[in-house]
Amino acid sequence: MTLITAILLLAPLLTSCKGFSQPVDCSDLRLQDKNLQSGVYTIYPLGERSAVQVYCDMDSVGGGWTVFQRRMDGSVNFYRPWDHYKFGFGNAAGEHWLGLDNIYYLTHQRKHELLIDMKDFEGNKVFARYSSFSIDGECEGYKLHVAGFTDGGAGDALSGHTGFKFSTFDKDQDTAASNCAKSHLGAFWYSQCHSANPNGVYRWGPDGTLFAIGVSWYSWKGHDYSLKSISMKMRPVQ
Ligand SMILES: [Ca+2]
Repeated sequence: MTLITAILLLAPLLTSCKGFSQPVDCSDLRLQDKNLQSGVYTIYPLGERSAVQVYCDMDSVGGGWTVFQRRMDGSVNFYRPWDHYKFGFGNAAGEHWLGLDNIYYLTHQRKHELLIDMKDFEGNKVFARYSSFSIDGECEGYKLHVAGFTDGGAGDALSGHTGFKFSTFDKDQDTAASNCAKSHLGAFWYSQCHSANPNGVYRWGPDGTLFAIGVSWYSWKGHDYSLKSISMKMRPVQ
């Protein structure tokens, strides 16, 4: 056997160790194993060096949802600067933000849908769902695009934010003369300023002490009711 023949015969073995496919998101994990439970997993939105811990919702309407925002107990401060929202913060097992770069990478690779689950302090559960969801890159201000609303009792408080850039207290990209992130103590795709404030201040239910600063969803509970929990999650459209 010549050396070249030997190399050709060995080639599949030499390359097979690269065959392990890393999940890009929770829907890939779900495809690999339909019995996976909801929980924290590692995904690779941009290849093998891009590992990030994420919470996967494997229960809601078919599972495979990559959670990119979650509030549930007020344990994490969400009033944060631009770089934190760009790269992500918090704990995937609890309250967290996955990062605008990751949301951009994922929604640009494949067409996505969006699901937003909410609970109030009286035990009610509702959702809002959008059949189309993506954001632009940082150069375009991470501009939001949502369409195709389905009402799960929450009403549509997000479509009005489509086409607007993301703003934090230290990067005002909203269309108001004021700084919406500062006046509503959050960070979001503010316009003038919002009908939803998922990254606002965690409060315990109705509280109008300061106007519209809570974790609010206007079409369900108004501006001055701060939700018990909210989670925003995305999944590629099949
Ligand atoms: Ca402004």
